Amino acid sequence: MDITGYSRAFCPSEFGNPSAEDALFHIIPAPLEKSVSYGSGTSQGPEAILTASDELEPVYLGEVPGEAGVYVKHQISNGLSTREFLAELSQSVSASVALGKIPVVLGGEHTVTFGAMAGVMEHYQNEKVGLIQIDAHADLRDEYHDNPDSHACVIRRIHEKWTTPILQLGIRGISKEEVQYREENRETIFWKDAPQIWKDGIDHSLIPDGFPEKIYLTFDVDGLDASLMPATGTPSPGGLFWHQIEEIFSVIRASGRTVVGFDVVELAPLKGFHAPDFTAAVATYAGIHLARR
Ligand SMILES: [Mn+2]
Repeated sequence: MDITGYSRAFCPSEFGNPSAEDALFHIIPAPLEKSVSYGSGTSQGPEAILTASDELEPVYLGEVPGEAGVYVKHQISNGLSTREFLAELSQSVSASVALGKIPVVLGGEHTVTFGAMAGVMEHYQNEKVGLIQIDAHADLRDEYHDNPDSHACVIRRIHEKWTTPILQLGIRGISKEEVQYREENRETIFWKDAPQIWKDGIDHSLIPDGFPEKIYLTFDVDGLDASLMPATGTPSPGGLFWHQIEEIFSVIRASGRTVVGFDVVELAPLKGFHAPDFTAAVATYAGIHLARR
């Protein structure tokens, strides 16, 4: 435990505390909380996930992904402005990618994904990196509450900046403006909304033909059904359950794609109710399982 009062390691009881050099995965705690629109508390998300991680069992789907080594870097200071925060996060992500590591960003509000993508894209100037987004919301607004850096705009900002191909999964809350933006960008934005997933199931056709070989995964925990994930700013019914997440990850894995980084965002822990924190820790471990190479 360090002075912030939480474990600075991922599941240390099972995997100890590997060095930055020895670990394939670099966790970057990113407790940004500036543009919360409903429930608050997402700045406590990274700490809650790391604390809950120590309760994980090491074997996941028959493998021990933690053996690849998971190092926890310094957290980004929540005292910064949003733009400064994203710049620092980008630098940290970029430094890890430069070392051949896989960055794992723990939010914090969804806005952090922009900083993570900025760090990743420094290394893939001439290559497309596809973004797979698990979320209840499209996050494609141009502005929200007059704020272009809102968590409700983050995927739009990424799409505008890098013309990133995007696959949205589990969406069930969307504005007219966002529906129109998706329709206008059908060449690069793909989606399978929650009702479609419930109706059609999940198979290899989930990933569109020609979607990039390299992907960044952003997992907004509100993509999960509200009953499974009440600890988030905008919990929404009609969402995904855990086995659907496993099926999605299994399809991505079977497609042979390389996960160059991922994040788990928008956990806002509820005092005295630790099940959602553990669920987010499992989501992080499932991402490590998916991205291990
Ligand atoms: Mn989101």
